[in-house]
Amino acid sequence: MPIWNPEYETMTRPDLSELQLRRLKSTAAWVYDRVPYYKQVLDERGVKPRDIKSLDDVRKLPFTDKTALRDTYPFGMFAVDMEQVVRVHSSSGTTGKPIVVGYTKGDLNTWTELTARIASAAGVTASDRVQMAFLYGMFTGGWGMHYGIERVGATIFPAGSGNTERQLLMMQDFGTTAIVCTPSYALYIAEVAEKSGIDIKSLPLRVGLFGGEPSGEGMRDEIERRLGILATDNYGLSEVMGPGVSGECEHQCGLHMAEDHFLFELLDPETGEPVGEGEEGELVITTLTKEAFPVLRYRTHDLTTIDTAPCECGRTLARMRKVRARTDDMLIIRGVNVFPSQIEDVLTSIEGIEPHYLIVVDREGSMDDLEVRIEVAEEIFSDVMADMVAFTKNVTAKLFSVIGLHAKVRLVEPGTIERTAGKARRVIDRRSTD
Ligand code: DLL
Repeated sequence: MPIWNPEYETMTRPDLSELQLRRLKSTAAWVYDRVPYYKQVLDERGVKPRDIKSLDDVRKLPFTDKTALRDTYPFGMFAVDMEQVVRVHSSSGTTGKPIVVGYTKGDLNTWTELTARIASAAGVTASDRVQMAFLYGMFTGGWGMHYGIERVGATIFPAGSGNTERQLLMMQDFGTTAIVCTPSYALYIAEVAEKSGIDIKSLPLRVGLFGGEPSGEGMRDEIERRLGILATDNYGLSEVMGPGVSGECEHQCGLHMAEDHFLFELLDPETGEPVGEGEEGELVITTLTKEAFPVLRYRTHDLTTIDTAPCECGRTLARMRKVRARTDDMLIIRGVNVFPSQIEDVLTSIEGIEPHYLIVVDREGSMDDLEVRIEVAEEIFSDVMADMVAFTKNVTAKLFSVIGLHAKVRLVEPGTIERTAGKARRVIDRRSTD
């Protein structure tokens, strides 16, 4: 498969580091001169842009977290006049004010290049017909991927998310070969197709670009099996750009990171110090080419590992492992740390459980209570009902062996766990509303 931009995607490490350093220096100067917040925090630290002499000097720069971005709502972190801002998006935060981000014409061009890169890495070419089923709107997913796919030259169907019957109709009538959406929506589309007697596997659909939310290998297998496609994972966040930050190639062995446009650090979330080679850490991102909304050392809270070994595809850009957890989504239940992804991995490994689940944490008296609601496939629902006790006991035991906690496993009617056309809500923690 051809590489979209070989000049940058196959750079040698020394050339890449040189480029990154040049860009880091200009970003430090850019924010110092143009964003009052950064001038103030850099002055407080006694750091001047000219102090950046090596890539390691990034550690002299301050971290940026959500609070700083919220406090300057809506446009206080913009580094250019509004006249130069041609597009505004905002983060999908469900509580409080969203984080608002802006793009210049140059930023949109970079963004388009980077989403073209990941579309191309997934094998999308000008001969493809791509159905865009991410939300178009303030969410960066829809518009961000849209322009990259157009740049590749593929034919795009800007369906947007939702209206699943119509999505299926388009897939059949328009000959869709690639779909772009969240992994949970892909599974929902598969489910609606199965119910309506549509055999997606017999359609021309062959590849899916998924992202915007965590999903494990079990979910990927399920999507690939039910839709009969190759599924790639794509990562990004509004605060640094949107989709295009990293994405998988057909080898599905980690997400190639756009290191020519971002400087990635992997840090111990507690100490803020770099983790050792190959160890898991929090991804911290500094933008290297953003004009309207540059950020220094943004704390993503996303946990991953990084591999710099070249990939079989020929790209030399480092690869990050799928993001399975965030530092802030870890549940502490009866003193035990539990990540929702651990529960998902157990559930997707058990035959007959549908990939829709809900984790409900509550407090009874002084005791935390963990309930895992699952659905079983419709065809086996009645069989399972007869032997429900044994089935749930088995799931409980498997969960216990991984998370070390006794969970109440509740089998619910097929189709009753909420489906979504966007990002799935997997956890309800009722303790926080006490
Ligand atoms: O979700 C950007 C995006 C859209 C990426 C479409 C890929 C495809 P936000 O709404 O700002 O931006 O949410 C960003 O979502 O910090 C992660 O915690 C999570 N996230 C995004 N992609 C992935 C992924 C977009 N592939 C936040 N795997 C990030 C795991 C993901 N988590």
